[in-house]
Amino acid sequence: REVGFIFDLDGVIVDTAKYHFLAWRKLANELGFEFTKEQNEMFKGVSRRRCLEILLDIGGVTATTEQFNRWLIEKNEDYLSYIEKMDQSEILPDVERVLSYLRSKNIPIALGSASKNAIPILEKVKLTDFFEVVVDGNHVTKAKPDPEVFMIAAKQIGVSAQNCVVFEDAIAGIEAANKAKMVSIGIGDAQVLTSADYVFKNFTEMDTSFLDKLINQVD
Ligand code: G16
Ligand code: MG
Repeated sequence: REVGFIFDLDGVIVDTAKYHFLAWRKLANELGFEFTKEQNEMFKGVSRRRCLEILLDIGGVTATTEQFNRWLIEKNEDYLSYIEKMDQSEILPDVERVLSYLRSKNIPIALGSASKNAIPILEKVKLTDFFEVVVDGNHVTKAKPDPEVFMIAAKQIGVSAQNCVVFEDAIAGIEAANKAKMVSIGIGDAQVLTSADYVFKNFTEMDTSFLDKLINQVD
C-alpha cells in the first residue's frame, strides 16, 4: 500500500480538550488550588498519568500511590460523564469531508491517539467506520513525543512510515510524527506548531488539491 493517513483524536477530530479541562479543574479545586485554561494547554496530547503529575506539581501537592491512582479514576469518571453526552455535532468542521474524500480514494485511515477513551468517543460521534485501525493509549508503552503510537498505526495499515501523513494539534504529536519520519500536518496555530511540515487552522482551510498533493507526493 502506497500511502496512509493517521489522525490524532483530541483537538483534530473532536474538541474534547474542554472536557479534560473541566475534569482536571474540578480535581484541582477539590485539592484546593486553581487550574487555568492556559495551563490546560500543556496537557494536550499528554497521557493521563503525566497530566496528573503536572497538575499536582502546579498545586504543590504530594500524593501517595493510592491517592494518585484514586485521583486518576476520579478525573476519568468525571471526564466520561461529559463524553456520554457527546454526539455528531461535536465533530470539528470539515473532518467528515476529509475522511470521506480519503475513503473515496481507498486510502487507509488510522487513529493515533494518546487517549484510553478513543473508541467510545469515536462511537459517540459515529466515525468508527472510517478507521481501519485504532491505536490509542491502551496500546502504547511510550507516550508522544515518542513515535510509538504512529509507528504501530503505520505497521497495522501496512504503509511505510515515510509514506504516512499525520494530522496533529499538539506539539508533542508533531514531534512524534517527525521522529517517525512521517509528513506532519499541524491543525491549529502556526506560531505554536512550528516544527510541523504544514499547518492549517482547521480542516476547512485544507482543500482537495492539497490532499491530492499529499497523496501523490508521499511515495
Ligand atoms: C488526548 C488529550 C490529552 C489526554 C490524553 C489521554 O490525547 O490530548 O489531554 O490527557 O488524550 O486521554 P485519556 O485520559 O482519555 O486516556 P490525543 O493524543 O487524542 O490528542
Ligand atoms: Mg490531540
